[in-house]
Amino acid sequence: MIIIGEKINGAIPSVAKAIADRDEVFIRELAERQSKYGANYIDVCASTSPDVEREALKWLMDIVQDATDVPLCIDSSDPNVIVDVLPYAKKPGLINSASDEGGKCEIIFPVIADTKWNCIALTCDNSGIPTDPAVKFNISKTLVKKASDCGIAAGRLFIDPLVNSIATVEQSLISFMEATRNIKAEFPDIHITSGLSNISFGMPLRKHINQTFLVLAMGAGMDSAIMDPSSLDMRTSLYAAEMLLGLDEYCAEFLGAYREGIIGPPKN
Ligand code: THG
Repeated sequence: MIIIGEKINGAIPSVAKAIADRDEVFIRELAERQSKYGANYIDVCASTSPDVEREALKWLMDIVQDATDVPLCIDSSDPNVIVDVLPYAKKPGLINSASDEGGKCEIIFPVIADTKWNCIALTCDNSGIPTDPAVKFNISKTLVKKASDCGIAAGRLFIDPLVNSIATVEQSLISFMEATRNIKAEFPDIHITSGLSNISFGMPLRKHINQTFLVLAMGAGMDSAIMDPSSLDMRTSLYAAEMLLGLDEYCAEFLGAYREGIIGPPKN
């Protein structure tokens, strides 16, 4: 699994405060913790007003890059902001995100074409966020084609099939899994990622729903997640699912993580 650590996000009130106060120690600690618990990328999202977003993102990027060697995942809904802060990354990472909506992929793909940057591509277009798995699959094909036209191989794309909240779309997970299977079958090198928390909006026991979503989605072929790697329960589920899906030879990763105390029993 390719883990994208989600904790440095201005949508979280404590992080918004740290950004406003320029509290470097707070952000550095979040970066170090996520790195320690196996994040493959560290998401940085300022979630501030547009006029200060570039400066806030650059500040976050500098701290994370000083604290860890983990590559960045640069998260903004504005593709021009992403393009503008890219030069401040010390090495290539992951862009979050492009899509077929509002010309986003047309802005991002040419810029990263001749680089080693990877890119999350959301399955939405000018008609919005689809719930139908066939539409998610069709948008994925368009995104792969547009990337390929820029010389970007499918293996550099992380398709995010945008899971809907189960409270509003009861077939949400079924639809996500069908789209994931179809995308993986058509483009075997492509990655599939998702935020874990969207599924449980409006529901109680959110963490349990998110954790179960992670496992079921992995079963359908999701090989990346935007999540909190410092959550023991979530990490333990992840290691168990990888092992049960036959992705952990001799159960070595699971047993090693258990011995090192990286995974453990649920805390009741
Ligand atoms: N897809 C893509 N990018 C995304 C999302 C997605 N970026 C933003 C978001 N969704 C993923 N990031 C977060 C970050 C924090 C939380 C949820 C999603 C969050 N955090 C709580 C906290 O830290 O206080 C709780 C964490 C927990 O209980 O585990 O809610 O879908 N491409």
